Amino acid sequence: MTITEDLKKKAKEAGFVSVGISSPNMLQGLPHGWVSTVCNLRSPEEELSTAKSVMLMGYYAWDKSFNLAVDSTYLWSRDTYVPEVPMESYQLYYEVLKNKAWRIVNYLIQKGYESRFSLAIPLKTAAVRSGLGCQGKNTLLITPEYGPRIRLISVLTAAELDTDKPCKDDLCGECEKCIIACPTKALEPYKIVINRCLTYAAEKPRAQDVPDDIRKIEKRLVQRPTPNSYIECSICIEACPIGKPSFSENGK
Ligand code: B12
Ligand code: SF4
Ligand code: SF4
Repeated sequence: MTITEDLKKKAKEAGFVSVGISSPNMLQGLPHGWVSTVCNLRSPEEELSTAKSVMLMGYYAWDKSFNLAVDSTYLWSRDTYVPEVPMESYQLYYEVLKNKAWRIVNYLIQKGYESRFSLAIPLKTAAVRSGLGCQGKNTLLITPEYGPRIRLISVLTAAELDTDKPCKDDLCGECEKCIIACPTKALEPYKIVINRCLTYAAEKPRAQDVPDDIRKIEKRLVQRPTPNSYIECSICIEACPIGKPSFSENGK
């Protein structure tokens, strides 16, 4: 078994349903820098200067509760606010992804290859170049088996691995279900207006660029199990017929 085959097997054993491999060279020209004020996208070389290969791994997030986010934002305006304690923020699926990716990183390090996981490279476009699937009209990565119900993480490594071919398909065809389903009309085919997305609004409760009509919809639709937590919107995922499960993703 080659090291590439071995790693793909290990990734599947860790619980990833899709795995593709590319190289820093294959990932040239992807989105880079700040996406609004949400995330500063970095290149594989910036994340690991010795990287020779980039593994893209998809985890099947089968239940809406994977979208749970908990942060200390609300503590800032409360009597309980303690200045020495830093702002903390966790998303359940990110914690699951990191935990699983760490197993692959650990394995590679034990074999003598410098390696790390990264959530800061542009994961959707990197996944397309690594053959996992294509970008859908909701801008998300769509795989033939699971549609957009995949969450992504990458592992960068100094190991030289066999690469996969980029995906050239368009899986959407004439469908526009995600665009119709989005309650804030944040989507146009393959594009998103970030400050109209409920995830952005929920993540940035003080952002001034969120229009009033979006804040009203946020109050109505974003579920908040506790004052410091919320469930990120995933309506444009649930609407997608590709890979739709027979059970309800809403948990209803
Ligand atoms: C910033 C960000 C956001 C922002 C902005 C969203 C966005 N679409 O950029 C906000 C806060 C709004 C957001 C919301 C959500 N996010 Co988000 N987000 C990210 C993040 C950090 C970067 C995304 C990015 O690269 N944006 C930059 C833009 C430029 O990239 P782009 O969309 O790929 O743009 C390209 C296309 O538009 C393409 N294009 C343009 N025209 C055309 C035409 C055609 C025909 C084609 C094919 C392509 C195309 O070209 C552009 C440049 O290459 C990633 C994590 C990461 N590190 O990648 C997660 C990520 C994309 N988010 C994710 C998820 C799940 C969500 C939400 C569902 C919330 C949730 N429940 O978690 C919503 C979905 C909203 C949506 N429909 O996009 C997942 C998506 C998994 C997947 N299957 O793709 C990611 C990958 C996180 C993860 N670790 O899994 N997110
Ligand atoms: S996450 Fe919700 S608000 Fe954002 S684009 Fe998707 S359906 Fe629209
Ligand atoms: S709902 Fe339809 S248009 Fe949207 S991503 Fe899925 S297949 Fe593409």
